[in-house]
Amino acid sequence: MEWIKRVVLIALAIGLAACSQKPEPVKTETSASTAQELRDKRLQWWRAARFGMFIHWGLYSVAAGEWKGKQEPWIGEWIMKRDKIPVAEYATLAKQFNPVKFNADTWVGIARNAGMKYLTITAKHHDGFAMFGSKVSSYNVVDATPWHHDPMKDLSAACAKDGIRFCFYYSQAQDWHDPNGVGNDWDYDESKKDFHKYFEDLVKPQVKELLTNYGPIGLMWFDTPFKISKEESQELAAWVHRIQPETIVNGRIGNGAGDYEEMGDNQIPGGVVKRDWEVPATMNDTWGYKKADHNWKSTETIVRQLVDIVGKGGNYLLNVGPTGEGVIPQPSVERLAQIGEWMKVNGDSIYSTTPSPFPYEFDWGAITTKPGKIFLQIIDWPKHDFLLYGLKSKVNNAYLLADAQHTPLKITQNHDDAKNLDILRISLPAKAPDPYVSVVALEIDGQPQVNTALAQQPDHTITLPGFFADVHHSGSGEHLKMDNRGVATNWFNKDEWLSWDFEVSDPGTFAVTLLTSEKRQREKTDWEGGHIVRVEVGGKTVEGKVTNQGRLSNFRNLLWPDVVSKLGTITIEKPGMIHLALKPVKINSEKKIGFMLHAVRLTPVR
Ligand code: H79
Repeated sequence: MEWIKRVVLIALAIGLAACSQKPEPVKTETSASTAQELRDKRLQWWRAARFGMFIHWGLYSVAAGEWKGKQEPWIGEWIMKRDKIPVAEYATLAKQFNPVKFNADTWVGIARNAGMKYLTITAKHHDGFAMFGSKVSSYNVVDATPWHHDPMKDLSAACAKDGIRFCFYYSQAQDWHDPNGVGNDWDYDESKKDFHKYFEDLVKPQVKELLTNYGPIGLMWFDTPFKISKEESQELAAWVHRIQPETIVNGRIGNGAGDYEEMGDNQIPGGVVKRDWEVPATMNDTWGYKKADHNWKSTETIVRQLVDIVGKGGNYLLNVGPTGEGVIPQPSVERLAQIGEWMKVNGDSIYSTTPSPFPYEFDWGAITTKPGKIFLQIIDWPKHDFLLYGLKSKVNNAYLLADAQHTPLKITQNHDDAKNLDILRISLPAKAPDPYVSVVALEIDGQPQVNTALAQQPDHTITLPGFFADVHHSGSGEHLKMDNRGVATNWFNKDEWLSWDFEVSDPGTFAVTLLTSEKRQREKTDWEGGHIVRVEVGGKTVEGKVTNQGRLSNFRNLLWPDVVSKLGTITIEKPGMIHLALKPVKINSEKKIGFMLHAVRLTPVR
């Protein structure tokens, strides 16, 4: 398909050039490559950084997830919207904002010691309250609080001192305080709103203040681009770049106007994504501080998410939600210190790395690369030797990053002609040297050479992720789509189906299991089953019902557990390339969730 698109594009380009009276291909090309060069230049530090701190801090931190004695279920910074708190009432929180324990050096020190290279803080969240001194609106931390202090000045100085890129979050579309901002329909009449006025009178001037008064800003992090037009998104990006040409703009500025792509909150993609992207993630279930939220991710989970995201080519922006007093919660501080310990030993396998040469994810962990190096980020420490299939590059040396001496590990490499398989075997110590992820560095010559096809793994399982499925559409109306995580959404039409091509080295009989995802919507999580589906492989068919036979979640899909359904068994007789099709016979859609396929797994029986 890709080549068809390219041919069409080339044809279009030729057509356009032929039509125009004075074709100026040279000029067009120059200006296009200049824009790309500027973008590359801007993104240089960010591509090397890989790990940043997100800070959500505002009036909602004072409310701490509670309003009039009642605990609110939504994310803490959404309390004003959730309770439809009138502007005048919410503004009284400003009178209580006096963070006597705030210390910029402490915060930045926590980020630096964790190995984070950038810090992005809420200059203005959806509640519309500016956490910086603003001349444009008095609804800000200096003018409206008893503190009368601008924390962004301190943070900017502390970041400069510690070599951390200082960045701002700014809610450019939603503003529940401004009469013309998006989102507040309890104080204001939606039909009377003039978004462009808000955009011109508040957004652009405040963004200018942020880019003028706080030194070099690494990144402007915009969010929820509801209602903002393509012209406005582009204008805002140009506005940022005009004031500070080196400031990056994130994807949620909207309408494709950003310098890189933002994944969904806490959503990790199902394989390598060869673009610039980032996952913003929470440490518990909120961004802004909530005193009743104790659902902390473990350090182990966080480090695993980090290596997985970096191995897939992304950045990890990990959030803390300081209290109204200005204190980062102790569970966050403890975890960040532990992450920092891990980074001191293993940071070389994170910073300035490129993604895994294998496009798919591994159950055992992840892979990152650097020129001449492959880092195996081992999560499941093997009982015996570690085996990797499909690496063609010769490995000159292997050692554990946790071993300061870099003692060479015993390795063997061979090509199994019968199975047409490259096998790397590494002898490892019996016990993992690190509690979260242990890293093996492999030294190779040049770029890694690998077999990139989906393939059976050394434990003989075969995983067919939605992320790599060929999608076969049918009919009109809403089509099934793969989301960022590689989960099928909007799959309601039984005539749409998926297929995969993969390499089998050890044929036999396999149990066929479907993993379907739960869906999170507002306060509840739900799942829909009862679909009848058919799996066809090598002229054989297994048909069954998608039923709930248990849930499965790991560090990659913590918030969206998979539901396991065994369909039956299937036999693959010969090694080689295999084609598998997954075709619904009937899809249930009463709950409007449908068939949310995440992956098909083939597990050897016997
Ligand atoms: O700043 C953080 C969030 O406040 C903001 N983005 C991150 C970085 C954000 N999260 N979700 N959204 C924006 C979109 C809103 C989703 C909603 Fe809901 C679903 C609003 C109401 C239902 C999530 C669930 C928020 C409240 C309940």
